[in-house]
Amino acid sequence: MTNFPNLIGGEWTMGTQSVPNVNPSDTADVIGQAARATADEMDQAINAAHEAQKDWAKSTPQQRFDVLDAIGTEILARKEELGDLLSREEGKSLPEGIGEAARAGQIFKFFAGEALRLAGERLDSVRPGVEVDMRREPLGVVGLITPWNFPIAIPAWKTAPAICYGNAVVLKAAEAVPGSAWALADIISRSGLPKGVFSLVNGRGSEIGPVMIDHPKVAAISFTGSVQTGRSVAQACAVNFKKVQLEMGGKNPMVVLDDADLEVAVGACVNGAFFSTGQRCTASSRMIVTEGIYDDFVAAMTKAVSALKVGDARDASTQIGPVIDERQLEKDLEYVEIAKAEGATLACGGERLDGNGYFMSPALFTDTRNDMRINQEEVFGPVATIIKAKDYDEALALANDTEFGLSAGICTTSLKYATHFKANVKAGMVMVNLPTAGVDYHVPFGGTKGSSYGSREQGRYAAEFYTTVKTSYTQA
Ligand code: UN1
Repeated sequence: MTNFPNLIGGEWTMGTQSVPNVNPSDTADVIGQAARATADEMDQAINAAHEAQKDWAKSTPQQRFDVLDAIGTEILARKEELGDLLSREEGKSLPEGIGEAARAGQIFKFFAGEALRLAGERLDSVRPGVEVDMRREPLGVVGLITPWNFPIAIPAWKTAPAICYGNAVVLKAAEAVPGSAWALADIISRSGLPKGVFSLVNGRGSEIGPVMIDHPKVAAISFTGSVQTGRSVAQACAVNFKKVQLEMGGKNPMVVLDDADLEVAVGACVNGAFFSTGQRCTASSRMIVTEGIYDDFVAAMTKAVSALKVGDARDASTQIGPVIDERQLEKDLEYVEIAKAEGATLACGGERLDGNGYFMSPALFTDTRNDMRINQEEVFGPVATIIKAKDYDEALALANDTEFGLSAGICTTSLKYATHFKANVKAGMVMVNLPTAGVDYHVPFGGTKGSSYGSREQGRYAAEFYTTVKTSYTQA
């Protein structure tokens, strides 16, 4: 059995309490024991980060490049092993786990390059003989709170830019997936990054989360998780004028028009709705399909979804792994009952499956209306619906009729509709003939309305969040 300690101010510690890390594909498989930090330990990590950041803020672009590049190189070299650990503790299929580990490595490589490219601006003043320059400076200590569904990619896409722009990091990863966060911390601890610049403080959110969020030495919080927790994080940050960035839920529409290539549409919808067991905030949970293609689409989707192989995440034949835990599985099954009670037709799936893990057959509903709870509330599981629309205009209106606005997709062969949809759908990301989920690592990520708050993550836009701008005036 492995221990997954915390890294507090450069020291590894199991602390006084720990929790088992259980494999959702096989609950008899206890992967290890994970340290559960106390409020005091969180405080220690923040104080150490505050001290260490002072020197890190003065580090050269070359030093930052070297550290980030070393982290990326090791992650990429070990992506199979890291992907296996990830799939074992989170339950996404092995190819998805390895793909996610690779993505984490590429994120560090990207920000290694960005460390060399951080530019300011210089303008002539409106006053004669004066010049003005603007430069980006670090914020200080940044608190990162990450969810269980991307156990290495999300910690990577918050940590890499934070370090790149001269901040210190205290990461609190989700308790369900301590192994991947520990593996990342282990790699970071050997990268040449000075002690204390990065700390991993895993523990109970309710106990250590408020210490991080309320701490006067934490300048900013980047959070990915539920709307409910996001709201309380934002409220707490506002009181202390703390910078905050939230990535929360989605109820992402995928519009399928009469002129779509049926095979492309079904491929995008199966992947978008059900891969990673539907546990993505970018999942295509509402398929909005126009009348002319509706019957063919429903028949082809039902066939494709029924054929998906559910099983142990690390089994080579598995396409859909388990749900993360018992509580989430119960929630998913409850939504299946809610949808049935609302009058939706269950085309396939929606049942708990035998096995030692949290397995469920992917549920596809037809004959749904957009105002049903199943189409308004995020399930975060392998449950998706089909809504019939008269034409493109109605489909677009339904797509926008939601409190969320993360990602939106359209399957069409028409340039006219694709162009109109990109301009008029209310979402932070738009996909044409592609799943709503599965994003690149070098471009901005984030949404509108109830899905996101604050500036974008990833790509060059990450600098908006992880830096503050200083404007200097000089008279020669
Ligand atoms: C993706 O779809 O590739 O929690 C990423 C989530 C998102 C990440 C999705 N923050 O599901």
